[in-house]
Amino acid sequence: MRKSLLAILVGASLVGTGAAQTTAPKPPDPAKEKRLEWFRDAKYGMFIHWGLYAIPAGEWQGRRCLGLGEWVMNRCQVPVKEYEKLASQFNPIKYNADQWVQLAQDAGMKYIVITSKHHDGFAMFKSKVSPYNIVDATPFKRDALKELADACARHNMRLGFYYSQSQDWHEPGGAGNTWDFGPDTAPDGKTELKKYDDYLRGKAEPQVRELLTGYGPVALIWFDTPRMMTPERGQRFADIVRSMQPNTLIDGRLGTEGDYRSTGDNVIPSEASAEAWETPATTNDTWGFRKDDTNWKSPGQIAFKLVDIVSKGGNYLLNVGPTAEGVIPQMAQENLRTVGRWLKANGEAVYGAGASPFGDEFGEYSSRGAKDVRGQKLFLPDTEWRVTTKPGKLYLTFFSEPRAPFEIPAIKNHILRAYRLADKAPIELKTESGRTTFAMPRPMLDPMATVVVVEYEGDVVRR
Ligand code: FHN
Repeated sequence: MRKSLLAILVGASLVGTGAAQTTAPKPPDPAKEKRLEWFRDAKYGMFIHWGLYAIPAGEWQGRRCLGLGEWVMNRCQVPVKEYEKLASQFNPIKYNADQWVQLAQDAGMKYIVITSKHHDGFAMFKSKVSPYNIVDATPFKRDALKELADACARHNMRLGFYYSQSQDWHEPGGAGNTWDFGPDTAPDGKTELKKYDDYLRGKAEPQVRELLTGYGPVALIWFDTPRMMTPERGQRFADIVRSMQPNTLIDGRLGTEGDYRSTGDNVIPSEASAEAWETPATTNDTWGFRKDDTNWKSPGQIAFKLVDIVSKGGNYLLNVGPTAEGVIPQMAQENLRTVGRWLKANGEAVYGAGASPFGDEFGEYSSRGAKDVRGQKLFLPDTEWRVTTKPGKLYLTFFSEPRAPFEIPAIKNHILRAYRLADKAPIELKTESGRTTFAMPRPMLDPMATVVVVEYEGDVVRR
């Protein structure tokens, strides 16, 4: 049976098993824990990648640009002077911020994070710092972020802003645009060849200030790709955020310590962790809209990833990429709403729920010593069921019919009862020689995912 040190440590902090810790834990920071309270409960958010790149949608002048939709300028090496012209065509007349927020609510998402400026350097908000923005440079002339912030306030939805602090392909001092402005660094990889601090102080830092000024309470700033970000530069952004809106969270990609850990894109760790963390993920294969990307994740896949993440203590930030007209692709809408309906009946197992006190159900490392693409030990995930927790309750979410009888992992607490979460139908338990089992009523109530609540004596699991 696999039980990693990390899982044991997590178990120790979550369920009080008293397992010894070998490394000194960081002392808790009460202010940070307070800021994180809503985030830890929310579990599920909507990421929105929207910008000028939605117009070419993965193609430049009839040529397919492979890769992510929002990287089209980079992938097809479009010169600034050419790419800039997109602004004069950007007129998303179907954009309706209330509808987007309503979709997030129907989907059961508890916060929204939208790109305020992606690597292409174009601000989706009115900026006094640079005229390269949605109000001053497009026929649309509306501040899309202000409209979204107002709609979020009306719907009681938290709103955060993605801001690409390092890469800015529009500016000579920003990182990343090698085709117009040459390499960022000399061949030694260290000596900087661009006036990076001029760009940071002249555009990025003041724009982050603007975002923290004109849009009400900002739930979080989602920094990204911290190229050239020394700890000192990162700290300048952190200081801006902390001094202007002390409750605003900072993600894990600033370049200095943020409030929580961001995993790699679409990466779900194989184990639970007690620190706050978030997986940013796509609903298809791109973030920004691409007309040729129809590889949609099914509602069942999305529901599994959500519960898998929650059972490991994390948050799922799931992306949609609206079109240049301002429409969130229909398939994404449908799939998200299907998961939202499931959450209406089963959300108790997700929102505010803690990580699994077990861990064996996640899967195991290859016993043959196989390695994954990154050269790490290959993890072979099991996907049949996951466990989330609240005081006195285990939520067992089954994604396929379990073998009958199903054995509840051994706990020392007295087990009181079990029932299906969605309809509260009681489930008969059998206890023999310390093993408690049940047979899942067939067919499973919801073939996508059925939750069984197991109530036990006490608040925390003792193993
Ligand atoms: O380069 C970006 C990418 O376009 C997208 O915004 C993702 C979202 O996590 N972040 C970067 C790649 O990790």
